Amino acid sequence: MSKEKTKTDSKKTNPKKIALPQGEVQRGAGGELHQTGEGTQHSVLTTNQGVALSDNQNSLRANPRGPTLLEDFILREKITHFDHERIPERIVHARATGVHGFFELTASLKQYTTARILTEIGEKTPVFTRISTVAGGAGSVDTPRDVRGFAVKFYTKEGNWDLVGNNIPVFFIQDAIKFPDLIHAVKMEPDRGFPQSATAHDTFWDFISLTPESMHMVMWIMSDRTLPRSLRMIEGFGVHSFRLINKAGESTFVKFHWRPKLGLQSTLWDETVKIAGADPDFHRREMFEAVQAGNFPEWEFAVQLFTQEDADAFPFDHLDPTKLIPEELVPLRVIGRMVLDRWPNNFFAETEQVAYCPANVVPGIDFSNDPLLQGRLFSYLDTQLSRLGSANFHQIPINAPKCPFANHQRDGHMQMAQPTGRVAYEPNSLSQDSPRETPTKGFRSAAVPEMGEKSRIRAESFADHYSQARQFYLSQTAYEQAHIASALVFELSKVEHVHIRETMVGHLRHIEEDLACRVAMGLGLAKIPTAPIPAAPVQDLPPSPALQLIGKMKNILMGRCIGILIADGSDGTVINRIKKAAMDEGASVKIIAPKVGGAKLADGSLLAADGQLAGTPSVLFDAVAVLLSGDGAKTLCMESAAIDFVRDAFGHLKAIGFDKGGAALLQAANIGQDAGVVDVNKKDAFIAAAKTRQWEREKSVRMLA
Ligand code: HDE
Repeated sequence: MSKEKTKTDSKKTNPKKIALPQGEVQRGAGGELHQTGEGTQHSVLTTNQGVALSDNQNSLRANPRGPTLLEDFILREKITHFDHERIPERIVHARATGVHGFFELTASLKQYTTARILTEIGEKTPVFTRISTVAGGAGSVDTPRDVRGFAVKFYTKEGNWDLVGNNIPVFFIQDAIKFPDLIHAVKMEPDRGFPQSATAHDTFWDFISLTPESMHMVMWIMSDRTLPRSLRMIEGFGVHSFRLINKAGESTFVKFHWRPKLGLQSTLWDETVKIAGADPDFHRREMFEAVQAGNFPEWEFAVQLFTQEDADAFPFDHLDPTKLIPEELVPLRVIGRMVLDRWPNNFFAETEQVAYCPANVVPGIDFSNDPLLQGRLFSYLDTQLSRLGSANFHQIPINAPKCPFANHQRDGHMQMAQPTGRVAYEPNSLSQDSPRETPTKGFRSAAVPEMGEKSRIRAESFADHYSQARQFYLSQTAYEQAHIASALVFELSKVEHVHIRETMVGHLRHIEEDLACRVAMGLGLAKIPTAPIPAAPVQDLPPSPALQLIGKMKNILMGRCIGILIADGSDGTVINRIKKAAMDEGASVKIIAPKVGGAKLADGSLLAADGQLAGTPSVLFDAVAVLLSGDGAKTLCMESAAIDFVRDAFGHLKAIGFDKGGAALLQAANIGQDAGVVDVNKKDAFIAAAKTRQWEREKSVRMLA
């Protein structure tokens, strides 16, 4: 026996004792503490076979310091399950936030469809909505410049309807066959494994510069639409045209829209970059806090309805997913609302395992011939088979319809159902109550004639790649145009290959010469590159103000968050006044102090902070107030986090409220006066300023392209 072993065998476990209130803790065999509480009843911890565990802290060993025994079925079961906890993340849209809620119809489309969910006014249908980024992995940050997926599963009485859309009404490509290339180009480059969740790299812009049909989408993704302030403040679009089918079998084309009750709101690029560092879960946390606080996000549901004759008169092909139908051409009809009011019980079980599929429609809704949609009808079911691992994924509670469902599909991995009886086929004469087809009520496709020659030729009507991109750009305000130009300069500056930068600027010339010049100058190109020959002449379409983001912002505090920076000696009366005024308008308020324990106010009371200054920068708020005593200001003038707090708020065009001490900090940070920098003692001035961004300030803080 070795010396070592003799020594250790005689060693006794002697855990350090910590004084804790009697009756609230039990000490386990290894010294670990179990919170129990006097008289509390606990459920029994068991294996997956239902065997109660006597010890969940120590594996079975030959002796206290000896080898672990293979016999330990408890250890093996626990570790094996753990080893298999992950499933493949979604190839796209891996990072997301999901919330339960309901849809309520407010206007009937009975004339157009038999789908009950669109005909019964007042009926509430449960939904599960998942909002995602596209390019990053499941653990990536919430705020890259990226499209947001907007997927809604309606658990209707006639089966599940999935509307799997985005927060942008058009897409990059016109044909599903290009999708793997697009995604390979945007994802991290395969040789180096970066960048994660970013379009600003060579392979993305290489693909885009060689794909003129993506130019309209490029205008959208370079706009602030891809930098949402909150998931509660984005629009959603079904993107493709679908069909509604009525009782007579007549069909009408439809585009679906979600419009947020809080209006649209985005962040600025510099702010977005800093949010990613300050809180990688910014959007998920914000949604969680809103739902927990009862501030349920809400969207209007609207449709654009049009006939084949209307479509024939459009100056574009509505089957082309790189085109939208301007609201000015076909107005939106609001027909319902969606409220998200319940956070999932378990992220994995619900948000991760939910399986959307654009092919999930109900009788009365049908597909159009949009070639991208046609490809999607195949892709989603296929991806679930590898992601969720079994053809029975529809039985997972989050995916199962809430109406009865029955058929003769049987068996397979992880079969949860136990069908009875002898019959698993149709037609049959042996079972009177086995499921049968229902010719009158069952799903029917629109009876549309199709003829022509099979080919791999793109329709001529898909050839115009620039007109709507131009229409989008020209419809924006000057601020938004400057942001688009600057985003292009930022992104293309990250592209190493000069010829890719030049090809992109060449495309921009078809969108707007001035845009091309601004980007060329921003990139420091020696001359404006030649524009490629367009496949179809560029049309001058009328501007569509509905395409603006700024035009859809609301000057409200509802859903916004105000940060109040305090320190020892701050005046509690002023803090309370500002806090109350903001909360009365529906804002949430967070107190920031040098220490999270709080600050000792002028009256000697202690005010606990919601965030420590160093970890809670102003990028996390929509407006800030700096309420300091003279001494407090003196201390914070020496603190770079405090200087950054106000400098960033100013640079990000936010309202800044100040009192006398706050003014000293602003002075130390070199912040001048403007309409958004307001004395909190001027009645209502700060609250009014906090409702909007100070767009006018931008030219004084940033050189935009
Ligand atoms: Fe998707 N897409 N997609 N997509 N998509 C997926 O399905 C695909 C497209 C969208 O929260 C995948 O379950 C193809 C357009 C959303 O779970 C996959 C094509 C639009 C989500 C897939 C498209 C979308 C996905 C990956 C070109 C807007 C997330 C995981 C034909 C209208 C849904 C999954 C969720 C997810 C394929 C294009 C929206 C691989 C082949 C256009 C919101 O099946």
